[in-house]
Parts: sequence; structure tokens; C-alpha cells
Amino acid sequence: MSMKTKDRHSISLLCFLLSAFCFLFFAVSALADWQNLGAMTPSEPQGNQITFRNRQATVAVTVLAPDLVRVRMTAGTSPGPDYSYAVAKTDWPKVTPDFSSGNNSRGIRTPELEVRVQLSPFRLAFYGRDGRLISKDADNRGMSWEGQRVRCWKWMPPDEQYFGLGEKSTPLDKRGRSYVMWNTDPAGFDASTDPLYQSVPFLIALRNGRAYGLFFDNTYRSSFDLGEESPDLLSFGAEGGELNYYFFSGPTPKQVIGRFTELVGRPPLPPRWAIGYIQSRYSYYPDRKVRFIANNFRERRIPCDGIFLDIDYMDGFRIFTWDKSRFPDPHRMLEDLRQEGFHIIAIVDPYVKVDPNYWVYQQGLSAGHFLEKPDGTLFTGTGWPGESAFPDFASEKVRSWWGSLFQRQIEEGIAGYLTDMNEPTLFRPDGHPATFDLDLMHQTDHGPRPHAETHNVYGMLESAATRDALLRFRPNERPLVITRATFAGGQRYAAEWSGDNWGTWDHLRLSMPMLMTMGISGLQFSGADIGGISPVPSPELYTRWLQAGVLTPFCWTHSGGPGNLEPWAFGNRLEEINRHSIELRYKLMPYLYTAFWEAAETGMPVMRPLLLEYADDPTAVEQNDEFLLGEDLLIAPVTKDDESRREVYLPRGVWYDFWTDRRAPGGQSLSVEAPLERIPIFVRGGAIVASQQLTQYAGQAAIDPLIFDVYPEGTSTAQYYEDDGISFDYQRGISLHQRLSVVPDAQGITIELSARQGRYTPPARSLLIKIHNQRSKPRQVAIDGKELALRASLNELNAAAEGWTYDDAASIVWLKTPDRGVAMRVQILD
Ligand code: MIG
Repeated sequence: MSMKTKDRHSISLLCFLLSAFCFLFFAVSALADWQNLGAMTPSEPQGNQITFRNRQATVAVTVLAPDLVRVRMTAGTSPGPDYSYAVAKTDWPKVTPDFSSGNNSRGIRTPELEVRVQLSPFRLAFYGRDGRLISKDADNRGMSWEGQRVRCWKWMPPDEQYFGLGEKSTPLDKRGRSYVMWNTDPAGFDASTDPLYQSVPFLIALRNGRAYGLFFDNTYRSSFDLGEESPDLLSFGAEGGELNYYFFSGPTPKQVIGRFTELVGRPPLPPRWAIGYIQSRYSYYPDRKVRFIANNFRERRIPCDGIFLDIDYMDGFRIFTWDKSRFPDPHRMLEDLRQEGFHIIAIVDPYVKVDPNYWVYQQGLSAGHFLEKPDGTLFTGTGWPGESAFPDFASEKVRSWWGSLFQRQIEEGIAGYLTDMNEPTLFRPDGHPATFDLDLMHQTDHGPRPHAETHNVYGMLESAATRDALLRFRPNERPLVITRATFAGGQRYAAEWSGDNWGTWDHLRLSMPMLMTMGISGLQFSGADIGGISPVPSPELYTRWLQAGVLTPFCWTHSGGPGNLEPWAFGNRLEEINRHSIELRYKLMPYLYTAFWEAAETGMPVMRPLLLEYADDPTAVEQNDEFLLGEDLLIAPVTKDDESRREVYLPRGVWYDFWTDRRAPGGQSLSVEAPLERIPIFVRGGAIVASQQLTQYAGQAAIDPLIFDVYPEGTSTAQYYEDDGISFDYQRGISLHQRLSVVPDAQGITIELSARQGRYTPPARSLLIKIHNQRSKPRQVAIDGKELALRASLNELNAAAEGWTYDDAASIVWLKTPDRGVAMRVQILD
């Protein structure tokens, strides 16, 4: 060995030792700053709770439901006040877990899970009812703190995937990096930007088809590390507050989401018009322009339910005012548009212009409703109106005052509001958005708390106050509020849209995992700006985006110009395609509305990643650019320029091509034709899809006919929901539920409709049932044993009140009968 080589060896050895030392030093110092719990002493279990204590901390483990456990670590020996901005349910039915004790352990068992507690050093592990380990604290550290910061480290198995975390633009599977929860105006984002406008510290983990959930109920700036620090550690923690989390044992993603949304609340049923199409722009003004847009929709026969007024309707950006030169008679305009079936939604910002002659500023100042600096002087920041004061939405008193400010505009006829800039966002001279100082004190319902704690809920509380205002001044109508910033549980108050996206193919693509991720995080009424806020998209991109966007929960075109972005903006051919896209949404309104009802009842998202229904199919779980609308429609948008085919993955079962009725077995990828006028849609075999006649807006006409498209595949069932679409009467039982089932038998197919349940009775109408994939003409069609008259053609069937016909080109049996709302048995006899 020459000297040289030897030298090189010793140098590299030295380097190795040095870097190993550095690594150890940093690893140890990173660990060393964190205080672990050490040994804890258990107390006697009390009801559904067991508490552990040592001199530094208290940990309470509480079983709320057989599959839901709360873990709360607080500093010291007596926990402080227990409050949450997210949790909506506290009255859980009584559960009586079994407690057991060992030498260095305690056990808590329910029919669904088992928590094993190691006392020294203190560690928690969660097991399923089958005795298998689901999740456990990391061996070398569990729950920890460092100064004000709290953090919990858990084992991260190599084959576990993670989903959720609210509004994130990254792919569905969140593994491999860390995420921050801090409501932020990113002023432009892409598929890796984090954080964004909304914070939902809720995670769904999936491993071998088995799901569990973690909800970290802490409003401080928090983070989830899913493998950035170390590939086998998962951790979550915050800059302050308590280490307070909920564990959901699943075992299906649906059970996790169902329980999570039971805990934090579900979206209330929106008014039917709010799930129509909304046209928006930054900004439509003056009133002539708004009327022009409305007229165009009606004249061009493109369905539309709402138009959005962005910031330029205001007088110098003073909220709750009108620019009288642009809108001299808002009441009249709103009234006229209402006659035409348009609901007008207005933007509202949290900025109250500092202007001694402005009533909102005067009122807020004299009543002390604005945020103050620690020295007691008014806190101001720059926003749209210039120097602005800010309502303290964390205070009940201020929220109630805020609500009162809406009276005039709501009476004038504004139908809904969008709460923007409520991360909250301040303008800075360098153009970069900023937010409030962290030490600003809010006078919250729980006493004075720093902005560091209330930042992430500021927008949610504003949207709550705004919803209350609409309820106060229009008590019999369901309100629409859309918010840009929110927190876990924000779906109780508002729909959420995904903020300022770009008019690029990339953004159309990323909008899908983004909206799906919002959906499984509880934010089910979600949508993106169709076409992107800026720049104006290419004509093809807009058409493709609208095709996909009409099949997402919240549906609006929103653009900041400078060009026009209405469905007719790009010439006749594309206008025709765009019209058909929006028409499809309107025809599917009964299906969509039932999906919204399901979201309100169960928390199941309207727009679903495939993993929700097919969690045990790894290929389904990976799909970022196709989604389910409800349970039955699989949507595979074209998201690339110049493409007229795409691969569509069909999960197990049988699928019908929505456009051609061609049946394809699932468990495979298909190459599907997708010319510009057609978005690939597949219908689940077994589905019964409700639809209706085309209308130009939701309230234009009562449903007639109500249509059920039956896509037979074995025995299947479905449910249908309807109500008046506007009022709260449905909460008093004035609603309509029907169950449908399809049963194949030796003689053909039997379709059963239950009698209507509930006390809502729609106006008289026809029922049209279309049975797909009928290869030959039936011998007979009977309702309740009575033979139906065969009509020679669809035209004849249309003209008759009752009967059936066979379309042999399409292989569809059509059947029409008055919708009497009683139980009915339809037999298709071969
Ligand atoms: O500083 O009101 O995301 O939808 O058009 C930008 C103007 C303020 C941001 C919203 C966008 C809206 C725009 N707003």
C-alpha cells in the first residue's frame, strides 16, 4: 500500500468519523431538546377514561366510541380548560371499555380496538379487534414537548400510505415529506407548495387495505412529518397548545371519515341552486355587465344558477357598501336577476377600511370589535381598501356584530357570500402576502389568546358568522357561504374553494387529488376555479376543465381575466360542447343532490378518491386523476393538451361506458376514446342513477320526469333523496326517501321501489325507468302484476302517460308511469 493510498484512506476514515460524529451530535441534540414523558402513574379508570400522571404532565385516554379514542397530554398535573374549535360532538353515547392492568402496562379494550399502555417509559399502542398492531408510539420517543412545542412520534411501517390533511395540492398519497398546517395565501401555488389556505390536521393511514385515522386537534402552526425526518417515523406536533389527538380505528376509510365527520361535523345540506353552475369573474361590473352575462346564459340556453360579484362592486373596497356609480340600484338589479333565476353571491373581505366617516369602521371602533396591539392601540394592516382594521372573529360578541352588518345587502337580495383573504392575509410593500403578528391577542370565547393560537381558525370563524348572518336575515332559506380559509370542521359553515390556481393543464391535473383530498378530510363541498384564475386558459383547456369541473362538488368558472372566460368565450363549436357539459350537471341534479344529502348525513364525500370504495385494491388507491362522483360514477378527465384518448383504470366489478353503454369488466386499465366533446365516464354495474329533465336553473321547474337509469349487474340497491331544495323543512321530516332494488331472476329482472318515506310530496310527475343492457326485447313488462302497454316508439311513449318501449339500437327498455310515490314492483319478463 503506497503512502498516498494510505493517506487517502485515513482522510476518508477521518471524514467518515467526523460526519458520523456530526450526525450523532445533531441527532442526539435534536432529541435532547425534547422532553419525553418518562414513567407515568396510572389512576383508577373512571367510566370511559383513564388518566396517567407524573410531575410534568398528565395524559388522559378517553374512549368516545368503540372505534374512537382521544389522547390528551397536558402540562402539569391538572389539565387546563378543554375547548376545541373543531369538535362539534361532545354527547357520545356511553361506552364501557374493559380496563386491565399488568406490571408495567394498562390495557383498554372495546369491541373494535385495544389500546396498550406501557407505563415506563410511557408509550401507547393501538391494536385492531383482530389483535393486530395498527399504530404505536416510536420506541425511542412517544409524546414529547420542548418549551411550548409539543410532538408525538409514531412508528411508520414501510408499506403504509397516508391520505388527507385537508387542502393540499400534492398527490393523494402524502407519504415521504412533511406538511405544515398554517393558513396562508401562497400567492400562486403548484403541486408541491405547502402550506395553502386551509388547515385540516387529519390523516388517514392505509396499509394492506386497512385504514385508521389521526386527528390532531390543535390550532397552532402544526406539522405532520410522514417520512422526511426519517423513513420509519411519522410525527405530528405544534408550536404550542396541547398534544391532543384522536385515534380512529377504522378499519375502512369510510368508517374513519364517518367517525371523523361525526366528531367535527358534516356539511349542512346546501340549497339546490348552490349546486348548480356559477359564473364568476374578478370582476363583473357595472350592473349592465352583470345583466349582460345573465342574459347571455338564458339566450344561449346554457344553464346557470348564480353570478359572483368580486371586490369591484364595493365603494372603494369598503365591505357592505356598493359603488353607486357602478351599481346605482342594487335592489332592482338583484330582483330582476332573481326573476330570471339567478342568485347573486358577493365577496366579503375581513378588511375594514380605516375611515372615520365609514359606518362599519365607526361601529367597530366604538364597540371595541377590532383587534388591538399588545399596547392596547388599534391593530391595522394593509388590504384592498388600504389601511384596515380587523374584526376579532374569535369573539362571540364580534361575530354577532359582524352578522348584523349583512342586513341591508341580504334584504336587497344578495343570496350568498364568499369570505376571501381570511387566512388572514395582509398586503406588504414587497408584494408578498403576510399575516397578523403572532402575539396579537384575540378576546376569544375562551379568554384572551394569542394570534398564534387563533390564526388557523380566523377564517372558519368568519365563515361561521357569515352563515349566521344569512340565517338571521333569511331564516327560512339554506345559505351558501364559500370560504378560502378554514380549519377542521369548517364544512359545518361553508363550502371551500381552492383559491388562486393557474389556467394550466398542470393545475387541472392537480385539482383532482386536491379536491379529493379535501373531500376525505371533511371538506366535501369543494371546488377549484374552473379554467384557473389566471392566465386565461387555452380554449381546449377550458373545455376540458369545464367537462371535469361540472362533475366536482362546487362548480364555478372564476377568472381574473384579462380576457373573457364564459362558456361562450371561444366560438360556437366550443360553446356547444361547454353547454353540453353544464347540461349534464343539471340533468344529474337528482343524483348529485342525493350525494350531497349523503355527505350531510354520513360525511361521505361527494367527490371520492377510488380508495374510498376500493381500499384493498392497490392500483385503485394510486389513481390521482380519476375520481368517483358519489358511489356510482367514475370520472376520468382528460388533462393533457391534444389528447383524445386516455387510460382509465376500472376497479373490480363491471362498468358501463356512460356514453356507449359498452360493458367492461373491472380490475383493468382501458384505453378509452375521448374526443374533445367527451369526458370518459363509467357507471358502476349495479348502479341506479337518478336524473331529470333539463332545466336552465335549479328552481326553474319541478322535476318531471324523474328518471332512473338502471345498470344491471346482479342484485343491487340504491337510495334516492329529495326535498324542496330551499327551506329547512326537511329537518322536520318534510323530505322524500325512496329505496330501490334490482333483482335478476330466471324470468328477467325485477325492480322494486319502496313507497316514499317522509312527508315531502312533489308535484305530480312521471317516472321514467331505463333499463340498460337488455339484449332482446322483453316479452312483457308489468307493474305490480299488471301488464303495461307496449308503445311503438319513444315518441309514442313520451306522448303517453304510461307504457314501455324497447330501443334495440341502444339495448334499453324504457318504461314510463305516473310517479305515485307508492311501493311499486316492475317486472321485465324475457
Ligand atoms: O388579492 O377579490 O382568491 O378568487 O378574485 C386577491 C379578488 C383577492 C383572491 C381570491 C380571488 C379573487 C381575488 N382575491
